[in-house]
Amino acid sequence: MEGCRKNFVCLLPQEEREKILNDRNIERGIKEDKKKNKRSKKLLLLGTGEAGKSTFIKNLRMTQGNGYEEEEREKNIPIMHKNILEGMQILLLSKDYLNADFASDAERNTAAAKVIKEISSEGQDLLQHDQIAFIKQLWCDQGIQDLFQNRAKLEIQIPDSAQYFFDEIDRIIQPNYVPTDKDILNARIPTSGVHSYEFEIKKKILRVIDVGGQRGERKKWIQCFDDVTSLIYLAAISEYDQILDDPSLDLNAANNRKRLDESLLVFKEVCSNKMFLASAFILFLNKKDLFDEKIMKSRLADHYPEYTGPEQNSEEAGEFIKQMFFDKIEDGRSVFAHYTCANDKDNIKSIFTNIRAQILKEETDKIFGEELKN
Ligand SMILES: Nc1nc2c(ncn2[C@@H]2O[C@H](COP(=O)(O)OP(=O)(O)O)[C@@H](O)[C@H]2O)c(=O)[nH]1
Ligand SMILES: [Mg+2]
Repeated sequence: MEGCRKNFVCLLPQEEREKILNDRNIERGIKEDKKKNKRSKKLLLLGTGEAGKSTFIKNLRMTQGNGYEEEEREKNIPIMHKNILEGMQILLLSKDYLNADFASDAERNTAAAKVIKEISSEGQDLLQHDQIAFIKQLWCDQGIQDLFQNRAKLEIQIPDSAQYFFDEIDRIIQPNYVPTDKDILNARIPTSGVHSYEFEIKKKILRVIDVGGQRGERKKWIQCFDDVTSLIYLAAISEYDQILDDPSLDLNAANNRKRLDESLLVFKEVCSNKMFLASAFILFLNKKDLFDEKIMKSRLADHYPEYTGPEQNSEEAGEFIKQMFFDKIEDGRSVFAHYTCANDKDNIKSIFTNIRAQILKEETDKIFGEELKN
């Protein structure tokens, strides 16, 4: 009552009283936000579509945050079914487009393919048992396997997670199945818009911003460019032999561009953006596992003739790609590069420990001396 008498709020009509109290709440909220912002650091993740940005955040959640509750794990099951269905539909479409044949059992496989091609992924959440059986049957066909092995050359790209889920089908369809961390890290959901996730690390709040990477989505990036403490640019180095099939792609534009070229171009634009001059800048040369596998079968020099190093040598080839990125940096800024597997918990845990100070912007000078520098 004493406080009320002092500022006369309680003597005002109810409507005005509510307005004043509401304004006070907002002010208090802003003050609290400011206090929180002082403790908070903003980490922005950029990169083209499917580079691994969202997977990195999932991984942070598992290794630095509270992980996933069972209910949330289960929400991933329809995504996995969708990944399996879309993966097989792309293989079948590519088979038709290339006039390729099934290696065996043509009649049975043609009938199974007809069923799978007609399923709409919007229409149902989970694949039915007979549909799963057809997909398994088709996945076993050597003709489909050959197409999959040569997938980099296909007009429509098959998601990287397809093989993982095809191989895990029997486990995924068990009645009491709960997705493991590894399953969640491999499930692919394209990101649209801008998303923010908070983690508390060493008494600081780390706000990690995830964005969509496709061309149409990149227009939205600018809205999260202010106050960036640190920036991680993710590039999937395994893409060196893949072409771009971005759905938002203008068909008359450079639609034959190599995926890695697109990533190099976007990296160059990001590097030259003056808004990031004060931010720590980190480059993740991601999908190192797929890169190591691919370099044994697909020659880097076939796609980048400037590469004159040894074949089937992941280390030399990786260094060449890293240098292509570093060559795009014009203003002499320091960029720290790491080879990563965003879907591997141990790998991200150790990389994150390594770069944590840079991300939280502490003791940066000490690290600058030690790390890989441009
Ligand atoms: N094998 C492998 N797959 C990865 C890696 N990083 C991401 N992926 C997979 O690549 C797909 C696209 O990743 P996502 O994080 O959605 O890419 P974003 O578009 O940049 O957010 C997902 O299926 C991930 O599981 C990696 O380092 N290795
Ligand atoms: Mg994403």
